[in-house]
Amino acid sequence: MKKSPLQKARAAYQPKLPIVLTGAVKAVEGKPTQSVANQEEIHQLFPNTYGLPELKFEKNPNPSAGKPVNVGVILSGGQAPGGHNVISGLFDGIKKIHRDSRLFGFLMGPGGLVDHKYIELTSAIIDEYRNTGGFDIIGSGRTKLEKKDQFDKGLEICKELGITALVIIGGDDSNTNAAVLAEYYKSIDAGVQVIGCPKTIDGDLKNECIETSFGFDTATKVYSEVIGNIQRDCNSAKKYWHFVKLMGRSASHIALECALQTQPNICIISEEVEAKNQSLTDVVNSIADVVAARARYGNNFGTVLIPEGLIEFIPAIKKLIAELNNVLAKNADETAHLSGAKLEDFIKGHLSPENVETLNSLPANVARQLMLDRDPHGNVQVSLIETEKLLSEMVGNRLKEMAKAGEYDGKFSALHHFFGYEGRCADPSNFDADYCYALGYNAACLINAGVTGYMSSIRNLVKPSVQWTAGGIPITMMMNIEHRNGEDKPVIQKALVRLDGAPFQKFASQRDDWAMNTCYIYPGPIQYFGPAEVCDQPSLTLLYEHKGK
Ligand code: FBP
Repeated sequence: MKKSPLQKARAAYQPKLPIVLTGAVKAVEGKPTQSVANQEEIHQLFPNTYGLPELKFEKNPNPSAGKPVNVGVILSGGQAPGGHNVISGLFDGIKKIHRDSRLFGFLMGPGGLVDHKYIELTSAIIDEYRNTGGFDIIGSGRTKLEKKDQFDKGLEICKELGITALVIIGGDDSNTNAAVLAEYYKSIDAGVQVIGCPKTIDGDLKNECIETSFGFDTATKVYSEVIGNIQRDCNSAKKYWHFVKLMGRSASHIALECALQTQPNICIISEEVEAKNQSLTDVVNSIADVVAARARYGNNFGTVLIPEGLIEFIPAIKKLIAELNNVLAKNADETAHLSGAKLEDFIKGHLSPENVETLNSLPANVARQLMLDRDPHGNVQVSLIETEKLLSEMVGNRLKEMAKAGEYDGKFSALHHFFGYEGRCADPSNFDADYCYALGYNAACLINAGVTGYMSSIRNLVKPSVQWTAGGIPITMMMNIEHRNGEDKPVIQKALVRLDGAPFQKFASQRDDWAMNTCYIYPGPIQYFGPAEVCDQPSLTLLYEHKGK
């Protein structure tokens, strides 16, 4: 494979492991844990893996000789920078346990386990992918791993290959499935451990014990670079309003981090829209007010950051989606045979009048997306909804009304951008390269410790990577019961932006200034080589969260 000079230089980068993981380790048990909510229900559903203690690794002065271990690895869900480093860390970790250990990669996500599609990951393959972005080493997929027959098919191939541990690299849904799989294998004494790793650029898989999901750092740095470039252009030409939608299908962490990095004129935070019970019109009016206020000073330009998941957080639309999910789940057999207008009529016939009204108030293409397109986990595919265009169109209309009323006298010309896929496979930043390698290496240590149903946890992340700490967190500890697709289900609680949290507070304290005065920051591209303050800084979200503690 031909490589660029930067690719060659990156291939030689040796991720820095936390000091504690550089030799043999022993697992020190903390107190037994409880789920974040619905303790009794979760305990009943996970009798074998509930209440396990947190684990922290410490140096082991008297290690015993390790035995070879065969491990399977799965990449699940959307790509996130650093996945290849999790796999290379895992590979190096199991080879450290014993040089005859073997790693099998299941192809194209959890489906590879069920369909018995795999490759053995040898050191020649692994070396091609160290410190690279993407998930192309084995591919990823969104097959939902939740049924007993899928688990049994998975066990068949594990037995055939002598696999005694599976590592599932995924977001909240995939790690929920990892917990269910761990519980099932434990309950039947299958002899297969299951370990999760926290992945998602969205940043919404985090809690007290998981400080951030991998990929968030790199993806937000890529988006911030491009937003900065747009802001420079915008401030040079002074004639466009740029509406930038950013990935993050539920939480607004990506938009918030990019706002902290680049200081745009406006950034919408979905969680705030919900908390203030705002309607779509309220959001539009708030943007139009800033456009008009800037126009009064001759500034007919600006930037607006919009989180991808906004639509789902507008309370009226959220209610509509909840009912749509129930209707679709309860009538799965009937709706499977319908399409187009017939399906839309069927759905509308089963909704409450209030929700039909909300649905009818939306542009036809948005209404269609909400009604029809779901991913295998039942999520609305918000990345397909063009919120940036919807908002700029509505802002344009509102400005016309304001102009008629003598409240606006400016020019409004909008350009649209959607940044998501551009950042998901970027080569990992030094932070993500180190973090991911440590997560994978640490997963090998958890396997060696003989545990199951744990997520690999690396903490103390605002310190230099050698000072990070390592351990394992029982996945059941992160769970609660939520109503999904018409049923109550145990799931990992999603971490939304906290309005009382330090990152949002920092943003809220400065946004009025950013709205009126042009305070853009131009962060520039990710740097891999150079001074630590340029190359190794973690995200501002992580920094402020730590300072706020
Ligand atoms: P994960 O939660 O699986 O990490 O994926 C997140 C994400 O990148 C979202 O930000 C985006 O809405 C979605 O994936 C897009 O999904 P797809 O890759 O299937 O188009």
